[in-house]
Formats: sequence, structure tokens, C-alpha cells
Amino acid sequence: MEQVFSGPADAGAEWKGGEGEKLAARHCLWPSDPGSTLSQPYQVSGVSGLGTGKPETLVFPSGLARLFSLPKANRDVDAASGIVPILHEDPRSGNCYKIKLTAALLGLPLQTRQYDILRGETRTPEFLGSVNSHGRIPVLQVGDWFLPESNAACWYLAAGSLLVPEDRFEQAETLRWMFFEQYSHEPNIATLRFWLQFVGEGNLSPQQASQILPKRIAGSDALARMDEHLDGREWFVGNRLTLADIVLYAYTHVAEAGSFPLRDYRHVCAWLDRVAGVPKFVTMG
Ligand SMILES: N[C@@H](CCC(=O)N[C@@H](CS)C(=O)NCC(=O)O)C(=O)O
Repeated sequence: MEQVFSGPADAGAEWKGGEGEKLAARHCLWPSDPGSTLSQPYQVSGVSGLGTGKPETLVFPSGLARLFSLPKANRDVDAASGIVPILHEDPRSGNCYKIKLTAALLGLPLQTRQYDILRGETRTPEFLGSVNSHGRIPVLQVGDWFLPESNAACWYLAAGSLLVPEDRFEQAETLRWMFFEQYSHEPNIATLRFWLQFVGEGNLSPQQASQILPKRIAGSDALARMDEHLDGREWFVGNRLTLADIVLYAYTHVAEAGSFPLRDYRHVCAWLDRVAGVPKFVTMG
């Protein structure tokens, strides 16, 4: 990296190149407390060869913008590294499907290792010791690095692609729907699907059985929120498919297996067809 600028700037400022573009592949180092409102020296560095322009400040209301382009980590998947990520998965899991769909849409190579969660294959000492001490799939393995949590894995694969909007607000909105998926959608819709389709209602513990009604109410509410948002919109964020659509598609399209009647949500149904119609789409399994 070549240092291209060093000088004072107010806390909360972000730098961009004089040609009107952000300093892609460059970052500002904040030498002391980022919460400070005092004027502080910045270092702006960039890869040599890129046009630097004259830095100018962009002030953000939060005053916390400072690091917007991370240097490439040496564990990154790229053609030069030759690393093909491995997805530790159970093909019946929507959380695993999200990652396979992301890779397929981006044309990224992906190997898989399969486990049967109903037989406890993610709870063995080997799995706990070498893949995920939390005992869960999916886990994305990149070389010697292991990344649990489906939405984190999707983000890892899609960062820098069109599936993650470049616009700052749209990027945050993408995260908003990804968090919604994990907090309001998946724990209700995916869990009921798992209990009813794979475990069987008669095999549930009394505690699980008592959760059916609250999960049905919360899952229906999540679908209603999605339907309301999609009224007049084609995609969850902006005007094209993003990771928000991919992660929400995974368990929504199989919600009927959890006894959620999708026909009650007509905007969701139209959106499901739209997602299934994008180039390079792959089905679950
Ligand atoms: N928040 C996690 C949820 C992971 C999760 O609950 N995985 C389930 C399958 S979808 C699992 O591994 N269950 C097996 C077990 O808990 O033993 C994610 O999005 O990846």
C-alpha cells in the first residue's frame, strides 16, 4: 500500500477521491478515540496506481464513518488463491440453501460436506472440535478458517458483488432484512417447518409443543410484514435482487411445510416467483 495523503480532518469525516469516486481499496486510519469530536489527523492510504484526486470530506450525521474499504485479507477466495470454500451442511436446511444459492447466482465454486442433523452428526466430538463448537450447520470453511452463521457466510461470498448494494443506505437496508430474517422469521417459520415436517408433531417435547402457537403467530406476522413491504416493490431493497431477497427466500418458499398458508400473502407469492426466475437460480436440496 502506498500512502497518498496525510493531514487533519474532523471526526466523522470520510474521504473520497477528487473525481467523485470513493477511495476504493483505501482506508482512513483513526489514530485515537473515534468517538472524539476533536479535529484529528487522518492517514489515507491507497494502492499505488489508482488515481487519488484531491481528498475531500463527507460528513455523516453519526460522525462515525471512518473505515469503508478493508484491505484484502489473505484468506479471501479469489482465482489466484485457488481456494474453493467448503460448505458443511444438511441439504434439508434453508440456512444452508441460502449459501448455495448465493454461490450459484455469483458463479462461485463451492464444495459441500454433508451431515444429518437428525442423527446428531453435528454434535459429535469431531464436529465440535474441528468445525463448529456450537454444534450447528451451516459452516463455511475457507482454507483453515471456519465461518458459522448462514447470513455471515452469504455476506462473505457476496461482498463486493451486485448482491450487496454499493449505496450506503441500501447496504444498511440489506442488513436490516437479514437481521429481520434471523430474529423474526427463521426462528418461527424454519422451526415450525422442522418440527412438523422432519421431527413430527407427535414427537415434540411438551415445551416444544407449547411453542407452536406463539411461533405460528410470530411467523405469520413476519410474513405479513414482508407482504406489506413488497406491496408496490419488486425486491426487498432498491430495484434489484440483493442478499436480503436470497436469505428471506430460503425459508419463505417452504413455509407451507410449517403450515403457513402462503396464498394469504399475494405480494410474497409474486416475489417468490420473481426470485425463482433469476438467471442461475438453483432449487433447494
Ligand atoms: N443462526 C444460525 C442457525 C443455525 C442452525 O440453527 N442450524 C440448524 C440447522 S438449520 C442446526 O444445525 N441444527 C442442528 C442442531 O442444533 O443440532 C444460522 O443462520 O446459520
